[in-house]
Amino acid sequence: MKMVFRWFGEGNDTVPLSYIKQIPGVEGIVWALHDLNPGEIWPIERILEVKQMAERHGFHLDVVESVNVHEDIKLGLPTRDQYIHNYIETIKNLAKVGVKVICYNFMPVFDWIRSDLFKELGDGSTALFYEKAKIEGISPDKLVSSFLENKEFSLPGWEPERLQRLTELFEAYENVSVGQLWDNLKYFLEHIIPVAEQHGIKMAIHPDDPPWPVFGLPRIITNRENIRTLLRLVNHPNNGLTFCTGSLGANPLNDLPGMIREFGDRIHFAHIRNLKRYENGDFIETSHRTGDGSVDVHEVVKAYHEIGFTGYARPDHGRHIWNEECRPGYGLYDRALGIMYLWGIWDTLVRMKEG
Ligand code: DNO
Repeated sequence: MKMVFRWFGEGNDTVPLSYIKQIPGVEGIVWALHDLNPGEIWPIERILEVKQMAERHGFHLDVVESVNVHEDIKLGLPTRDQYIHNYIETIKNLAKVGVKVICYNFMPVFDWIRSDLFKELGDGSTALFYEKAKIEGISPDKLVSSFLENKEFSLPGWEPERLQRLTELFEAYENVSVGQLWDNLKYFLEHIIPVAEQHGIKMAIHPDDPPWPVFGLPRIITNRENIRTLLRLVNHPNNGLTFCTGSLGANPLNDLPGMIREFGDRIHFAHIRNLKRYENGDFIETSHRTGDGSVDVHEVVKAYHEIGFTGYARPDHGRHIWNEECRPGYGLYDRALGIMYLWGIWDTLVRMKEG
């Protein structure tokens, strides 16, 4: 298991690289050029700037999260070929500096969705919260207006470019069935996987978060059966997964350790975190510790250890603790605690195996 840590870039992240360096066992940063819109080619000079910065602190930048997929590719529009061409150019540029894994997602319009970014956990800390009734009871129209007014909703993981096109995108997706979304993903993968293979890059799709359709938009990377379908779409080792326990774990039917054992060699990147599910479908993100949430993080790490996982892993969203002011879910303190929990389990398993 190679431990890495997500970093949003100079001036864009509250956590300095010199602090990340002090977390035990972190060897690389997980990065992206966040100011670029989906569909733009990542210029090599910009990539080299990040490389130099990372290397000054002794970090590698083997993992990129994310190279976002342009909406026209997901929609299967004729313009997709140009955007796929650009995606391929970005893959090639990333390969030039030694990137090994590209994380991306295929969620229509939205990335991860929460109703509250700073929900009290009861001990003075706050965390990301999903209130099912609030999110699923709202019409896309209301969502659009409330989001644009920036009042009721605050949805992270979005590019401003998408926001401007929200109404138009909702209309466009009315013509896209689940089957078509799969076809569009297949078309994309058939074009990029051969290039990724040639350039030594593993593609790692991130599951949908939450793993069910939201606002009437299809979502497909949600469970075991669908992940099997995804891996068969282009049955090649470079077509793999970012296995996110937080996203998939929101559905109690997902047997996470079992899925890790089944998909093992196709998991190129592990996102490990916990969350607490409520009976009404709400969930809140908790500390990484097994006892604090509904995901058995201990069993998850055990499954990775059993399959001899040598891929990249990162702690995922943390709570906001000790009055830290940070990007929602991406503070230093709780993610650092999360890492020490993961190492604690991992190192014990290694020691036990050694006898
Ligand atoms: C949330 C992240 C996601 C992820 C993208 C990958 O914190 O795990 O936003 O980066 O879905 O494309």
